[in-house]
Amino acid sequence: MKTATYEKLSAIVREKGAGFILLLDPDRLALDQIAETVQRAEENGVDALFIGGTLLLSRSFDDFVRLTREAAGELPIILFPGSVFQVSKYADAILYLSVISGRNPAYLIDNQVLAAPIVWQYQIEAISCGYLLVESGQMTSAEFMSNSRPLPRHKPELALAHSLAAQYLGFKILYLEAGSGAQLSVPEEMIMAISKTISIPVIVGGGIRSPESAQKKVEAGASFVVVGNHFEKRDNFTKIREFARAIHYKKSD
Ligand code: 1GP
Repeated sequence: MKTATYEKLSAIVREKGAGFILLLDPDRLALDQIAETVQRAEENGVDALFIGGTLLLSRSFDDFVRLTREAAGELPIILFPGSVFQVSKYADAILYLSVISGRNPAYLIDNQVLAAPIVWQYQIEAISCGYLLVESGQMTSAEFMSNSRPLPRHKPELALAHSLAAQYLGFKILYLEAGSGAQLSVPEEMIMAISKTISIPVIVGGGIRSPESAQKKVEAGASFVVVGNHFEKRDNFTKIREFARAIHYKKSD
C-alpha cells in the first residue's frame, strides 16, 4: 500500500504545526484558471489541494485533475470525492471516506466497494478517512446528498464517541465537516474534545471564511484546515497568505 502522501501530510503537521488545504471544486473553477490558481496557492502557503464536490456537473473531471497535477509541482493533490464518479488517475491520493456520522449504508460502504477496483487499477494512494458531518445551521448539500443526519453541534460527547470509533476502526484521519458554504463552522469546543482524546489527525472544514476563524480551529486542535467556498470569489484570494499565516501560527512562515 502506498503511503507517501499521508507521510507528506504528517510532515506538514510536524514542520508547520498544522496544514492549510485549499479545496478546488471542478464545477466552480474553469479549466483555464487552474494554473494561475494553483500557482498563487503554492506561492502563498497552501500545503495541499483537495479536489471534489458533493455533486459533479462538469464533464471534464479527469482533465481538471490532470491540469491541476501539471500545475501543482510538489503540492500533494488529494481527491475528496462526493461520489464514485470523482476518481482520477492523475491524483496522488484519495480520501477514502466513510460517512460514519450517518447510518446510510450507501455512504458507509456501498460507494466504497464500487470505487475500490478503480482505485486499485489506478494505483492511487487511499487514505482512509472517517467523515463526520456536523450540524451547521442550514441543510448543506453534503447532508442532503448523503441522506444522513449530521451530528448535533452542541453535543461534543456524541461527536467524540464517533471519533473514537473511527480511530478504533483504523481510519487514518478524521474529517469534521460542517459542509461547503456552511453558515456555521464546526464548534471549537467539539474540535477540542476530540483532538485531545484521539491520536489520529483531525481535518476541519466547512464555512471557514476568515484567518481568525481558521486559527481558532488550529488552536482547538485541528491538524488541517480546509477552505474552499471563500476562495471561489477571486477577490478573496488576496487574503490567502493571511490564512496560511494563521493556520501556521505555531511555527509561523
Ligand atoms: C467542504 O470542508 C470543505 O467539504 C470546505 O468547506 O467550501 O465552506 O470552505 P467550504
